[in-house]
Amino acid sequence: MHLEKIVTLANQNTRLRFIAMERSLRATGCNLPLWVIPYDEKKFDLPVNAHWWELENVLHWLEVHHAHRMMRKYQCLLESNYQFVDSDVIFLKNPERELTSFSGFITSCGHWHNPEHVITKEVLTFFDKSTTTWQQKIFNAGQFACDKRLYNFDELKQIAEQPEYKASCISFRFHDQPGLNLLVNLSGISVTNITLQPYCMESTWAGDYTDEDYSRFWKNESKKPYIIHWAGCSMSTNRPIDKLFLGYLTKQEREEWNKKLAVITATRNTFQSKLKTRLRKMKAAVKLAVR
Ligand SMILES: [Mn+2]
Repeated sequence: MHLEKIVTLANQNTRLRFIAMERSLRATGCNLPLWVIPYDEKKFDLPVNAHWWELENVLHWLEVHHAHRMMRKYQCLLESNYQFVDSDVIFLKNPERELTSFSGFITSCGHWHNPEHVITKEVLTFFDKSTTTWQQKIFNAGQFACDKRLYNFDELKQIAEQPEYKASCISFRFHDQPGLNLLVNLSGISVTNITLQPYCMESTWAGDYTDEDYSRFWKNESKKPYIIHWAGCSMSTNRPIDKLFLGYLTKQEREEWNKKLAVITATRNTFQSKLKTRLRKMKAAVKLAVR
């Protein structure tokens, strides 16, 4: 695969993560253009060699269907030779070099042993027709690369709107994972997960690295992951591996990050204490009722 661009999805809320991701990419020596799909209208100033990427027809179509904004990533399916990463990713190695010998659709996540966040009834029905080892063909929608254009806009629209796929590809309320997995696998492209045999790359998921000595898994350079993804795992719990992300922020940006975390923690605490009060009141009411 000859990568031509790195694609991501971001808005003002994820700006600090984006900044760290972009700096980590450049630190690996990768100078490919960075195409940024806006999550919504909250854009921000992008660094050199990065630009906002909006395909009006795709975005309008998704808007009409009130689709989840993460589905804006479907834009990638109309392109070739890219690596997509969420903004909660840090590059450890140059993706251009790492993917040179691969072709088709490449993933490096661990959903093969943890598939529940990817599948829906429609996804399982689809795989049921073709394979019993579908786990190796599913992927995390926050980290994938592909050298082929899988659809043109009309084909994408037509397939996503088919009654047997629409619930996953357009109407799914929570995220883009089942939809993207269906669309990619429906295209017939071969999906390779490089954490599986014969490549056996170590995990790309931050949640798999729980202590200070996380780099012990990376002694063999050829098995070292080229990205680390915080996928669904908080970047704010002071895991030792969070240093990889925080290390790319300036002192001022780190202060901004800490302030944001303080707001999130305070909101969570208020919510929890309100919930506790409500539960206490309900318990008391039940006690009174059963007397
Ligand atoms: Mn993510």
